[in-house]
Amino acid sequence: MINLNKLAEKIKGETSVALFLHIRPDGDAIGSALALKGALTKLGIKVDAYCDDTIPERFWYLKGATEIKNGEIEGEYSALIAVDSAEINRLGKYAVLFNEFKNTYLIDHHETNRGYSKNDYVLGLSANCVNIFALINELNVEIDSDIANALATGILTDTGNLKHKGVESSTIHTLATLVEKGADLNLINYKMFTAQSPARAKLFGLTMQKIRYFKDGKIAIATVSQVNISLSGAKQDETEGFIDFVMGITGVEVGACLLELENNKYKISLRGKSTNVAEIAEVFGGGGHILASGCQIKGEHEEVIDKLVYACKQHIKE
Ligand SMILES: [Mn+2]
Repeated sequence: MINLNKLAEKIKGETSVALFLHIRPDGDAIGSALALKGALTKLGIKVDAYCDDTIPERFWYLKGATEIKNGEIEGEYSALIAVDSAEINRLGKYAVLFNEFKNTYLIDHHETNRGYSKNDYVLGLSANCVNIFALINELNVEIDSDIANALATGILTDTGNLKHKGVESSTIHTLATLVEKGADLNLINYKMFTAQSPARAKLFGLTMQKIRYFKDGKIAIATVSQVNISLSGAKQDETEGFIDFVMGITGVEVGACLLELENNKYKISLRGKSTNVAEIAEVFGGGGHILASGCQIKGEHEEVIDKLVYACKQHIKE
């Protein structure tokens, strides 16, 4: 693990950089990449950002969001930097190149991240954008309103609008500084937490009326099925926030939202009120944070639920 000072020093020496976001990019990944891109560009470094998935439309209010590349790597880079990605395979099709490249960096905040670059910087704060903010300060780059909005988006989305457990005071201090630099929290809140398409509203209803409970209501599972996705007309990337609704149900200790990516393949978001759900996710090869994690499980719906409920029961403390 490299320290912040060394990280900034080394990055300053780069001439051209490719940034990598994780697949199914969220606000923290997009915010991290766009803010870092903005800052490094100010230092005269050529920067491109890549993501092996499209950037959902609701993030397009951020400057540069539509310029994130999706295709093959173009040109030569002196360094590759992964942001907000707990594991190398979350870089999707870019994972192989990243793994083989001579000069790589990783800037992340997931406690389960064991490192996979030549220069790992992993600090378990509640949003990776707080790490990026610290780096930008260390680089002595002035934060403008575009960078401020990108970083504030990451902080607000990864902390559930500051509602999650364990949001550090340093994160809130960072956010206050970003407001001074021109971050528009009202706009970010509207785009991230309020605005939704009629299709998403329909999918929400279809999903929530079928929530299933186990262990006397301590475990709640919602499934976003392919059938309901097509019935509603919503997109797969419009399910962010569904899990938070599940966690709001009285008595629920562990919540899961199953997203059917394709037939017999589920992407699972896990949340705990006090249960370590990172351990549950790790049972299935996933990971994340203690109270918010994710994994994928293949199999028939009922079989996936059985496996998941069994693992949850093993980890819920009586
Ligand atoms: Mn994150």
